[in-house]
Amino acid sequence: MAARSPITGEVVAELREASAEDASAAIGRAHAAFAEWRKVPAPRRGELVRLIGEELRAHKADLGRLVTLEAGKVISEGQGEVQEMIDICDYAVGLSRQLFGLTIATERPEHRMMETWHPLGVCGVITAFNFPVAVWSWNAALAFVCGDPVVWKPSEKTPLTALGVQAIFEKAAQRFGGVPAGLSEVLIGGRALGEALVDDHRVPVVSATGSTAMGRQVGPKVAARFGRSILELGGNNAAIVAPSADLEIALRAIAFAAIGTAGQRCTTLRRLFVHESIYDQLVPRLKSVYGSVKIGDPREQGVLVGPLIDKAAFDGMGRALDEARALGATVFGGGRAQEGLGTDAYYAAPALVEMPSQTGPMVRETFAPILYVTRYAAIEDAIAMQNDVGAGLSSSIFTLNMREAELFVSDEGSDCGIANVNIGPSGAEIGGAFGGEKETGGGREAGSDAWKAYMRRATNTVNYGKTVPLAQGVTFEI
Ligand code: UN1
Repeated sequence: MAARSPITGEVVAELREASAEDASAAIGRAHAAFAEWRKVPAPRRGELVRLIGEELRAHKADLGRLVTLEAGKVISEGQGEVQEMIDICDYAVGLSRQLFGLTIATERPEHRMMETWHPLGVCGVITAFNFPVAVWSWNAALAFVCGDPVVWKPSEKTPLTALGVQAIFEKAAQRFGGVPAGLSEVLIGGRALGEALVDDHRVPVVSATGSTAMGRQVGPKVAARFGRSILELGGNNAAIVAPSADLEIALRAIAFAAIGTAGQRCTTLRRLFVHESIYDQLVPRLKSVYGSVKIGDPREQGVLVGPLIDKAAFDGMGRALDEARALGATVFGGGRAQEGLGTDAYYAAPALVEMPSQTGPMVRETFAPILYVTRYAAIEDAIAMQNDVGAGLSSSIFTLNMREAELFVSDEGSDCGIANVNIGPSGAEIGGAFGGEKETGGGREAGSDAWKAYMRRATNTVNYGKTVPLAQGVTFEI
């Protein structure tokens, strides 16, 4: 299969695709590795992840550039993605000494009850093109310290970065010494390989990042064999700009969240609700940002918007904009830019779409730089509109009014997995749990207690006495 760069549309490498047999063999090797790896003490497993972090530091510039080449991100974002990998490695190293269980009060005399966490087994990881390396690391760094091998099926649009990561893993494994073969496997190829992970009972946990349509297939299939899935699916993220907002920070945050990564983050800002009293101040300023942002070869200094991943993404953007126009929207920007970079390279001018109301393409995710804007009058209505879509990943409010800010993050506020105040919805750091509700799939990755999804929990009750008292006061005399 071909690896291409969206920067020029050119094929940059030809790779051998893994077969169904290869997938089964890789899962088999990982399954065998599990029997060994789970015996290694967790802090020692953390040492492997520490070495992965060191190798990533040493290769940050190169791997970041490969992300730029294959995913089309601007240099700083490519580097930032590798930094995110380093961050999660650091986090996981610490975690390797903190896989804590609880001691729980028992109602029985001379008994002790506790909770222990154990490695679960092979973790299947399915990732998307837009974060071709970081999402692997959120899963893999945790899985390795939790005692789980990883079999990775990267997007067929970004195979080279996956091979780069695997090479870095191997360097770290070499330095560690004694890593069981099969601890980290990569399957290069198409959808069938992802299906192999989804269907294989030797893979007790499948972490899948991608579209809601993909998750709708993965979730039930994994559940049907009583596997566990961690789903990180679509987002249709919104921001509310309230009357008291600091418009300088709102403007900068909105620009990064909506235009950055060419609108191809799952956390990209796609809907903006602006209070009617400040709409005419903010929206013209946004238009001037949209009109002046530098689009082009992401390797060039000063460029902020690189290419879309492919023609399908560009066509999807065009269709959404046509649909919006037919509903009475005013579209600023949009359309093809930078045609000189290659006929099969698709650069899009980011689009700011003024919608009469929240309808049509605004209620679904189009993976492109489109920001729909509409007015609101009451904060409760803005929150209701923000919540009135299928996805529930990320959200934010810009306000200096403490009541509005607290309402937004309260039980009656945003229904998303991420709810921010005075920062945009994208660019989360790894310390928090990452993921969202509703059609975003409900999974959580990276920080907080996301590690628990990669382990099995056992409740242990130990009797150190000489009698057999039963719980709930039940008697059973023999
Ligand atoms: C994604 O787009 O799949 O919060 C992940 C962010 C990044 C991760 C995005 N840390 O935007």
